[in-house]
This record gives sequence, structure tokens and C-alpha cells, in this order.
Amino acid sequence: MNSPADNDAPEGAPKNVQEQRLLETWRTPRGWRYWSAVNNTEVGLWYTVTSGCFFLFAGVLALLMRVQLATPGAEFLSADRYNQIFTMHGSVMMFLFAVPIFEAISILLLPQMMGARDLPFPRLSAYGYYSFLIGGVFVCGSLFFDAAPKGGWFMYPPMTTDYQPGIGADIWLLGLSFIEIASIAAAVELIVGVLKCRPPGMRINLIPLYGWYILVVAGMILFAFPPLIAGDILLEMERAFDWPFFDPSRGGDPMLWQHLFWIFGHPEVYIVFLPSVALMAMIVPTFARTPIVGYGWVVLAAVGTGFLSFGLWVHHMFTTGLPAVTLGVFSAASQAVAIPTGIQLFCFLATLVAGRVVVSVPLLFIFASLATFVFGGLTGVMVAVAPFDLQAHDTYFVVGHLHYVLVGGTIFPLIGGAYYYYPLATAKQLSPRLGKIAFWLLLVGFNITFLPMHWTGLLGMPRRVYTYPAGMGFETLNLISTVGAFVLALGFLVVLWDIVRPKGKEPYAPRNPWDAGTLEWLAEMPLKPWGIRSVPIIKSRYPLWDQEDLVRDIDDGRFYLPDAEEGLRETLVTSVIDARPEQCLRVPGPTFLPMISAAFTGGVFIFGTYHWWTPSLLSGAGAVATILIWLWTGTARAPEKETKNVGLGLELPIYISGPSSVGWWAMFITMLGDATAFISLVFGYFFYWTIHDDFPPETSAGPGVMWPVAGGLLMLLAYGMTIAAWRLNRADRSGVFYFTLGTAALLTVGGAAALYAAPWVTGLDPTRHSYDAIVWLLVGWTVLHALVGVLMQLYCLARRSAGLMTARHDADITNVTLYWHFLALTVALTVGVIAGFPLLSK
Ligand code: HEM
Ligand SMILES: [Cu+2]
Repeated sequence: MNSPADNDAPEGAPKNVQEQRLLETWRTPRGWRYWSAVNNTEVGLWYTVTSGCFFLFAGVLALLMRVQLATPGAEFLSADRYNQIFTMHGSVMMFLFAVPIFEAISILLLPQMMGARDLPFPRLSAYGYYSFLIGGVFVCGSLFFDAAPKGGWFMYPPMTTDYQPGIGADIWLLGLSFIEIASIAAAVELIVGVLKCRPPGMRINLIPLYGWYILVVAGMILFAFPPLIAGDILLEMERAFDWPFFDPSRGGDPMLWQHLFWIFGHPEVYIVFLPSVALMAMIVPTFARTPIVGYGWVVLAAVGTGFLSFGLWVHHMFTTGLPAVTLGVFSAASQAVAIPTGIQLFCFLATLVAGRVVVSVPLLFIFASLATFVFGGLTGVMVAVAPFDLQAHDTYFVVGHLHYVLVGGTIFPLIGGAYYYYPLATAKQLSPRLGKIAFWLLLVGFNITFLPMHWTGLLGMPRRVYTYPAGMGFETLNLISTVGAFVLALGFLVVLWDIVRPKGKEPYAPRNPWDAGTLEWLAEMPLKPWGIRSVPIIKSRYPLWDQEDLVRDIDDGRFYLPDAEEGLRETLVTSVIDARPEQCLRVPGPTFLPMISAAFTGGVFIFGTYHWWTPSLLSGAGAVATILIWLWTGTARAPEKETKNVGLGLELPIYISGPSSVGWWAMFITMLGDATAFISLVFGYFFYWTIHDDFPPETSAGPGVMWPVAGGLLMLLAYGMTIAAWRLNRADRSGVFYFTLGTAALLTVGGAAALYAAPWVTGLDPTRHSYDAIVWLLVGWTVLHALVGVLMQLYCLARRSAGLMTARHDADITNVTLYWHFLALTVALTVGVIAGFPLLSK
């Protein structure tokens, strides 16, 4: 199945004017301008390579730990160094590798799987990437200045408050919060990509399984990261300004951190694992030469795992002295999650049994993964039994368990995925011979490293400690583990070499080298920047197997968007459930704006770490300014004509607003995440209330009722006027529109001021008691969001007066109104909690 290239034309040259125009429109810039690219193929590749580098970095740290632990009483690393390295290993693996690598390959592959030309918000992906890069280098760099965090990847206070001066913990809290924001940005992008950018005909039951997993995992990121961000804010406020959220002597409680951390931390395990299952779901049918068995079951099980995983977090806290009932419930729930996981694995096995299996390197790694993961799952069921966990929790047994799950569940499928998808990134193939060598080294090395840890653990060797004394029976097992780690490392080196070795002389991979059935394998070799020659109509889960002549018709431009007449980048937007074409979306081309705004955003966090408030604030202003320029110049632009013929006689609008548009969805999804962070803070308030007999404490005046209610009413009035302004704009009543929205902005400022006055006038001192601190924090959160709301109102006023927003082209104010719905809820809840609740509980 080689591409039908002309004999005399050089390989990959355009065959006609249409192709010529498409090529020019989608061409990636060269030279230094290359870094202004925002296309998913470029950004996805950088993202993948960067997270790969962080993996290697964390891997080297693991080797250092193993060297230190090879012999008893070793002095290779000091205790302090070890703590830094141990913390960085876990944190980098989880935050800078495991989550980003999923987003990276999804950015790279999703549009291809969906027959789309790009993701809906290319600049957002680029912004997320640069944020990730800057934040990651900052966090990792700290290790070279002996300033790295050393509180473990879980950062438990009070260890990370009273006992750790220096900026290590601040680097962790601020640096990783910054990266978490980037992760959320990518999640929003991916969710909208799956929901709205599918090819016509790809109804919800035809979505490739990978797409479903993206929905589940990105959805989990959206609800799991905000609680952690909320926790980060609390802990950083305590470290930087002495607000006593976790200090029991002033009404705080370290357990609040543990809850917030593990509400994130357990779903995180599945956030890390499910993408690899997604890769399996793509690879297994290809090599079984048959469609997946039980598509619907796999989807249901994936969704079920996603939900269940939010109800398990307490199993990380079995040893903290919680009531027995709690332990029972969470223990049972932890066992239950084995069921949906099992269903997915059984569907893969059934597919392999039903098909004619062709063994290849990607499939070998899937086998390795299944075996390893199942073993880790079994020890997982053991530690889910609370009494067993009491014995094993702080020992190497758990280190063994978690690496079986993480390496088996994540690393092996990823390497399989690398061998499988490599041609789609570079048009060349990896070597099957090296692949097999790597497979054996990794599988054997892995088991030599981690199997013995179960015994060192049962013998009682504590984890998270830099050394151990001789004569406890730990010596031999530890030495074996260390030898294994080096065999494992050798395996990774073979993979790395295979990936980077020069392949200039090797021929291009054949088109669809594995004879797969899913759309991404349409890619021409060498790869074309346009992604897909024309956007097809999809009728099957495996269109390349089932739809006759599909490839030829696509290549001949017989489907949608075969041309770029206006020289603008375009892709199709379709409806959520049945993928009916709705819009011809124009996506932006190369620009440096995302890079610049990411640098400014990074400045806020990085300067903040050192308490350099002025540069931090200036960076914040810079970030806001660049983001405004980016929005102003690139989003919701009124087109030169209202509709466009996209081919096959279909006329589609170029501009739409409201719930059919991708912008509306992005705002809605972002606000769900934002609301989750806010709810987590409210959770904090009620957590204190449940553990204290006097909360709010008798000694505190509280913020009173008058000021909060006044602030709330003003802002609700502003909310109503914002909605009215949206209607007025639609009715094209310009004068009243300006007046209404302008007044709304003034009222918002007044409302925010009144709300801020509440704890201030009544003299709440946030350093005195956790009550005062949490009230201040809720107020601060709401005021900040109100100010963003004002900025949005002013933006709409400016857009309308510049003629960029009209009665017909009203996406700006439609999305702003959506933001305001959430803001109104935030205001109502804050006022209810700080002013209303104390009255009730008295
Ligand atoms: C590739 C080879 C790896 C080796 C040799 C290795 C080695 C280790 C060792 C020895 C520890 C325990 C340190 C201690 O308790 O003092 C540890 C902890 C940890 N590792 Fe790895 N690791 C590897 C890969 C990974 C991967 C791929 C991940 C995640 C995706 C990961 C995540 C973690 C985490 C989260 C901890 C902290 C556990 C805790 O809270 O006690 N590791 N690793
Ligand atoms: Cu868990």
C-alpha cells in the first residue's frame, strides 16, 4: 500500500493547485520561526520529547537512590540529598512525565484519529507546552542548587511547614501548581477536541476507543487537579504568610492536606494508567486483525473506573487513625475498582483469542504490561485490606506494589505505543530487533528490581529512608534490586538509542505499516503538514478495514475541505452526539504569543517562590496583557463571508456562538475545573467545622452579615445586568448596551470592595486562627474572580466599540455571560458560607 506518488514528481510534491494551496497554508515555519508553530503535530512532538526527557531525568535519580541503597550504611548520598532526590523522583515521574506524556501523545494523535486538521485551540496547546517546559525546568533545576523540595511527592505538613525552611517546598507548591494549570489547559483542549472535532458520521458509538479514554482521563484531570491546586494554595499561604491552615495549635489540621492531596492522588493513579489502557485498546485489535470485542463494555468500564477512582482516596490514609466504618467503606470500594479494570483487560484478552494474532514488538510490550500490571493489582488488593496495610504501609512492600502498577501499567504500554506510533511522528520505523532486545532487558530488569522489594518490605525495611543498618537481613535483597535497576536502565538505553539513532538513509515507512483499521493510519509517508487531504464521512469503527476506496477518495480530495481557497487553516466542527457538520472552523497559524504569555505566567510563580512580589506582579500584568492581545487578535473574528462551501455541496457557517461553538465548550469545561477548586476550599471550611466543637470559634467576630450581603447583592445585580447586556447586544441596541454593561462593571467593583471589606472591617486576622484564614481565603478567591469578570466586561465593551463584536457576531459576550453564571454561583456560595452559615450553626 505505497502512496500513489507520480513517478517523475519528487516524493511528496503537490499534485495539483488544491494540494499546493493546502501545503502552503499548513506549512510549518522554518529557522528560528519554527518555534512559533502551534500546529498539533509540532507541539505534540515537543511535548512528547520534553516529557521523555523528564522521565530520563527521574530515572537517573532512581539509579542514584538504588546505588545508595545497594549496601547498608552507605554514604554515597547524604540523608538530605537522598530526601531531595527521592522527592524529585516521585514528583517528576508523576507530574512531569506520567500525566504530560498522555497529553502529549494525545495532542499529537487525536486530530489524526479524528480526521481533523488540528485541535480546536492550537495556541492553547502551545501555551500549555511552554508553561510545562518552563515550570518543569524550574522544578528540576532546583536539585542542582541543593534547593530541591524534600517532603516527598506527597508534601505532608507539618513536615513541609515547621520542619522545612528554605524554598524547596515553595518550589514544589508553586512550580507544580503552574504545571497543573498547563495540564488542565491541555485537558480542556482535548475534551473539546473529542466532543466537537470529529469527522462527519463518526457518531458517539463509532469513536475510536482512544477518544473515549481521552474523555475519561481529561475529565478526571479536570476534577482531580483542582483539589490539589486548592491544597497547594492553602499550604503556600501557610508557608509564605503564616495562615495556619494546617497548624493544630491555631485551629488548623494537617489531615486536611492529606484529604485534598489524596482526592487528587488516587484518581491520579488512574489518570496515569488509563491512557496506557487506551494504547492497548488501539494496538490489540490491529495485531489480532479483528475489531475489539465488547466495545461498549470497554467504554462503560473506563467511565466506571473514572468515577470509582474518586471514591477511594482514603485507602492512602488507613494508618492515620480514622474511624473503623470509614476504613471498611473505603476498603470495600478499593476492592470494587478491580471489577471495571478486570472487564477492560478481559475484553483485550477476548479480542486476542478471537483474532489471528500477529506477534510484533508493540504486542510484546502489551503482554509484559498485562502480566506486570495484574501482579501489581493483586498486591494492590492486599494493601486495600486495612489490617494488612497497617503492617505494610510504610515498608518497601508498597514501593514494590506501586512500581508494578506504574511501570507495568504505564511504562510498558508506552514503549509499545512508541514502537507502534513512531511512524506517525517521523515517517520512519523503529527496529524490531532492538525492540526485542529492549523487551527482554526491561522485563527481566524490572522484575529483578522490584520483586525482591516485596520481601524487603515484609522483613520490615521502611520506605522513604536513606539507608539501613547491616544485620537486619536486608543486604542481599537490596543488592539484587540495585543490580536489576541497572539492567532495567540498559533496556531504556536501547529504546532511547533506537528512537534517536539517525535514520536518514532508511526508506520511509510504508503507508499504514501495521495494516491497522483506524483513521490515524491514513497519514501519508512522508508526512504532510495538512494532516488529512480531505475530511471523510465515517461509517465504521475501523474505516480503513471496512470502507472501500476510502483512502483513494480522501487522497483525491473527494470529501470535505479539500482546498484552502482563502489561504486560512480550516477544520470541521461537528455536533457532540451524532457528528453532524456544524461549522467550518478557522484555526490560527504560527505565533509567538503563547510562548511569551507562558513566560510571563511562569514569572508570576517563579518570582513568587522567592517572595519577589514586584517582579511577580509585573509578570502577572504582562501575562494578562499578552493573553488579551492573543484573544483580541485571534478569537471570534468576524469572517469575510458568513458561510462557506466545504465540498460535497455542503454550505457551513464560518462563525457560530453559543453551545454549538468550541469556545463555549472550552469556557464551560474550564469553569467546571475552576468551580471544583472553589468547592475544595469550601470543603476545607466544613472540614474544620466537623472536627472542631467551636467553629466558627467564640473568640472571632466573624465577617458579620451586612458587608458580605451588600457585596453579594451588588454582584448579583451586576450579573443580571451582564445577561441583559448580552440580550441588548443581540437586539443591536448599542447605546443601552454600553450603559448596561458599563454599569455592571462598576457594580462588580463595588461589590468586590464590599465583600473585601467584610473580614477587614470586622478585624479578622488570618494568622490568628484557621477560621479567620479560611474566611479571608474564600473572600480573596471570590474577589479575584470578580475582577476577572470585570476585565471580561471591559473587553466586551472594547470589542463592540471596535466593531469586532456585533449583534450577529456575539461569541465574546456569550462566553463572558457563561463565565458570569459560574461567578454568580461562587458569590452566592461564599456569602452563604461566611455570612449565613455561622447564623445557622449558632
Ligand atoms: C524506572 C525505574 C524506577 C526505579 C528504579 C525506581 C525506584 C524507586 C525507589 C527505590 C523508590 C523508593 C524510595 C524510598 O522509599 O526511599 C521509588 C519511589 C517512588 N517512585 Fe520510583 N522507580 C522507578 C520508576 C518509577 C516510575 C515510572 C514512576 C511513576 C510513573 C515512579 C514513581 C515513584 C513514586 C511516586 C515514588 C514514591 C513512593 C512513596 O511515596 O513512598 N517510579 N522509586
Ligand atoms: Cu489509591
